[in-house]
Amino acid sequence: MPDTTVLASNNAHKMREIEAVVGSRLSLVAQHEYDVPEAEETGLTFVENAILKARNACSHTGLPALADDSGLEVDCLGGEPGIYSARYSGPGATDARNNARLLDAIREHPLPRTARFHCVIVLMTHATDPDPLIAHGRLEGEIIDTARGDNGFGYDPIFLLHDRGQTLAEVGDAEKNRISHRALALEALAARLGL
Ligand code: ITT
Repeated sequence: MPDTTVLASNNAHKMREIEAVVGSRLSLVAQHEYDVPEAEETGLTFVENAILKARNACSHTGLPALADDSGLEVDCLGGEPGIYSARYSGPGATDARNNARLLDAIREHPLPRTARFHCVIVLMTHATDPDPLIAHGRLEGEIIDTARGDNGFGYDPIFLLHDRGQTLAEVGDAEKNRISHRALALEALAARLGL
């Protein structure tokens, strides 16, 4: 396998976390360095969308690629926003607007509003790789009414960690990168690669 693996993401927060967890074990180069155009996320599952992103990066670079598709599943909302987490508040969505929409949606629902983050990491060696490596990490918690903490990104400030009394935005970066859905998926992938 070539030394370089393309990191098939345009989300700077994700990229920092991925680099922090496996950057010393994989030589990752962000896809924007190769002018990879954005993949269309037309899948209906995290796995499908992660494969679409990895395949898109492989086909534009001729290199192996690693992709992350992730999101938040809220039980009282029937699993929303799920694979649509990044786009939950519509075109031009921002973290602040996504959080505001979610807080609005859960307001009438009884406590606790249980939820979990999912992260699927896919590694493909080439665009027609018929056997991508796929690893899944999950993190359990609940959605609270008021944002707390300044670390992390996305839904972190309203995601209270199970049994900890802290949101994912209140734990430090090092701790998030030890316990998160993304860290768990990346460690599972690394173990499969013997890294
Ligand atoms: P790329 O496709 O370019 O990687 P993206 O942000 O569009 O970036 P996704 O389609 O996988 O990626 O959407 C993931 C969304 O799920 C993300 O934008 C957040 O809203 C949410 N999310 C995922 N992981 C998260 C985390 O660790 N903390 C908070 N929110 C997270």
